[in-house]
Amino acid sequence: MTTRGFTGRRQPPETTDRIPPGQSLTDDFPVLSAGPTPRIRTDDWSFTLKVGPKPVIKWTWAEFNALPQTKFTRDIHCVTAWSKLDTRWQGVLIDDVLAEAGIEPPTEFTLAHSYDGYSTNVPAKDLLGGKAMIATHYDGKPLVPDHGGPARLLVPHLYFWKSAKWINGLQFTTRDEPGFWELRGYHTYGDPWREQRYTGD
Ligand SMILES: Nc1nc2c(c(=O)[nH]1)N[C@H]1C(S)=C(S)[C@@H](COP(=O)(O)O)O[C@H]1N2
Ligand SMILES: [Mo]
Repeated sequence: MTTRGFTGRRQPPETTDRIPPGQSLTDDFPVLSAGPTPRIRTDDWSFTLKVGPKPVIKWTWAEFNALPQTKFTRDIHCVTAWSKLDTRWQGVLIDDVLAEAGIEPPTEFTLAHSYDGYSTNVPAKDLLGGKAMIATHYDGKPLVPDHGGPARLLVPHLYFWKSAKWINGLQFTTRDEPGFWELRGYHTYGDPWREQRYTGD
């Protein structure tokens, strides 16, 4: 049994069913960043996979783009209460990143790291099984800097702050270590369907 949610506009039920509690649909793509947009030339870009403090492998832009490419279409949900349906992405699945590195997830937790000093924690299992990618394209075009280009993490089933823009590394950690927003009161996990916006939700 479902009730039509009030989204400010009349939506077909199959669409309202895709909007988590407390969210409203947007057709725009808002930009939300804690600081200024860093401009990273692809010649200077690299991505490092680490286990604890130890680097396992580091890819240049050319090497990274030679990894298997995947396209997916997903709904995204920002903690500031907007949701956007059917966003189209292309990039490298985290499954493929690990396969290319020749490792199985060595710990249960990860931290994504970015060029602007941002970080966010995501359980390893939430990055696997086709659930997450390092996205290099949005809507058929190279990802623009404001949305995280050259490359961002995309974990669409969690609130969008988990999708670290300008990513340059993924680190497996032994403990669940809070990242930038998690240290500032955001929920450690961030499931939009359980409205896990803030610590204690
Ligand atoms: N590196 C980095 N990644 C980030 C952020 C940031 O400030 N720095 N903001 C996060 C937040 S709070 C949100 S809602 C989304 C916004 O992504 P968008 O600007 O593409 O909409 O990026 C997330 N990833
Ligand atoms: Mo956000």
